[in-house]
Amino acid sequence: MKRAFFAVVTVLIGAAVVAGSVLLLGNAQAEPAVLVATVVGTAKTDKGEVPHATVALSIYPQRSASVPGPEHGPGVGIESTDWPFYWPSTTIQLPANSLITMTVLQYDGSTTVWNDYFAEVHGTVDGTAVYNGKVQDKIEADNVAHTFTLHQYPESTQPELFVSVPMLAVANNAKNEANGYPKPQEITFSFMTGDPGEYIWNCEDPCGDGYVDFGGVMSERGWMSGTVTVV
Ligand SMILES: [Cu+2]
Repeated sequence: MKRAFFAVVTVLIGAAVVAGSVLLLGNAQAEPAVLVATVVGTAKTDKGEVPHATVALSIYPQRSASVPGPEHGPGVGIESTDWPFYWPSTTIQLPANSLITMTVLQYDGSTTVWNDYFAEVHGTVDGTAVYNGKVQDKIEADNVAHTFTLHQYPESTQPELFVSVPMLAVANNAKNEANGYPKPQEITFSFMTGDPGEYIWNCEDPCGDGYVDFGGVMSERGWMSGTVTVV
């Protein structure tokens, strides 16, 4: 009788551990609420007059009283919550066959990119981005805080979509303002979407931990990685 009781308890504990792990891991990679691009009118492009939509994002170096940050933690095995994240969401929805203008307020300091390719602007309308009002096709590799790098899933048969824009860092010794963050860099860039498809984006600047700092938040939804759905 006693043995049967312990056997049942052991099985129940096992079931609870599995259920708990599923909940924890599922929650850790839960998709944040969808951020839908705002259609603001039309734009004249190479492909004629198309819908024009805007997306506004910010990049914060860590959570704070003024910016709560992602709902779930920065991942299993990562202790500190002082990790950077895109805000208010990493789950983005864009209209198909449209001109998209993204504006990013970037509040974080620099970590040098491993590959200079990601210090260059790729895939935007004229291969440039606007940094605090100045048009540039690249920035200094050691002045990159993060990148917004949008690409296909491997083996995809979807319309080609690749955009990579380096996010200019604020000085590492910049003073914080009242909101607890330094004055941000403003980065604006535009690109065209094609037909509907599912894409993924992530940061290519080593801002996480683990192997060459490419682990942790670098692959975490809600932090440095997300999806783009073109509808
Ligand atoms: Cu990053």
